[in-house]
Amino acid sequence: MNFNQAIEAIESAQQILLTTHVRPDGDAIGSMAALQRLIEQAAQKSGRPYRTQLLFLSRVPAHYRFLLAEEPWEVSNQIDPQPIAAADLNSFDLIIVVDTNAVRQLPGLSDYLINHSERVLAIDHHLATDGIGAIRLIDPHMAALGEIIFKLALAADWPLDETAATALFVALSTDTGWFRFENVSAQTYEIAGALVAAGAQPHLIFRKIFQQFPPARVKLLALTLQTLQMYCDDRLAVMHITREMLIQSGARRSHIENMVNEPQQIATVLVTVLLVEQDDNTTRVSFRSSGEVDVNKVARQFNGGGHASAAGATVNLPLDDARSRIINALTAVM
Ligand SMILES: [Mn+2]
Repeated sequence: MNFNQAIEAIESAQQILLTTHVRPDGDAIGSMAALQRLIEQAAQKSGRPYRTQLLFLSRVPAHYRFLLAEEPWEVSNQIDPQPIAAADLNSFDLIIVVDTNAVRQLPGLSDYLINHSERVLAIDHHLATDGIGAIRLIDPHMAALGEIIFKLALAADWPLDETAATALFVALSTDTGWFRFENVSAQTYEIAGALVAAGAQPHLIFRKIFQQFPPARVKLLALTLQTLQMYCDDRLAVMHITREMLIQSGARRSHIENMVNEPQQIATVLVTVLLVEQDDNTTRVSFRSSGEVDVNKVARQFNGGGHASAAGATVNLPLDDARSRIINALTAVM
């Protein structure tokens, strides 16, 4: 990676806008927060004037807000989304887009970025065919964008304080599933070590990101686990959630996210299914597969879809009927 162009663009800019893809994740938000802090520290060190502004194209999840020094621009409130008013953007002499360089992930903003590409710096670890930005710092071999930002700071000799190190640790740890995915390299651990040395506190970060549920979510999980039934010699695990269970636990539908993964703890399980009763008496079905069974194919039989290992469908049947249909479809292919 050649960092010189990116460093020069950042160090010669005075008004910098930082943005990322819609539905920002920990890597995107952590990288933006870290970059903002690094730019601030570097500018103060060299005594030059600067202004930075964070722009999010959709809402920042509550558990990442501790990373933000000030209220960002968020399309969900302050900013008119379609299109984002050009007047707001013309005052910036550099726009840094992180964790994406794909047009379709930048709704409301992509036309502006294409038309003003000379002022756009894209920093990413994904390959895109419709890549934006005249200046590009892209390395698909990096597990997290946070790794690239760390290397950029090192190459530029920008001071790395506890705030920036914490934000970068969030970036690294979330894009690697807390350092357990296949994308983790020796370098990832080396960078994580450097971030801890600079002040990042993993136990506090883990608590702030992964242990932020209200009691209602855990109550709903307990009720859901009680519905677990095993089929196909314990290779298929099926659970369900009724409206009554939502009321009883006090949980919101958003808390159901990731519950389908729970039975994957069982050694024999290849496929897990979670059926959720909807208010209109249809049933939302989520499928997860550990690889051998293509659940996308099964979801498609019910007008749904997704990926081979994660898919979903909405079945126009009440929960019990949907449940037996889904079990039949899966037993036929397992
Ligand atoms: Mn990423």
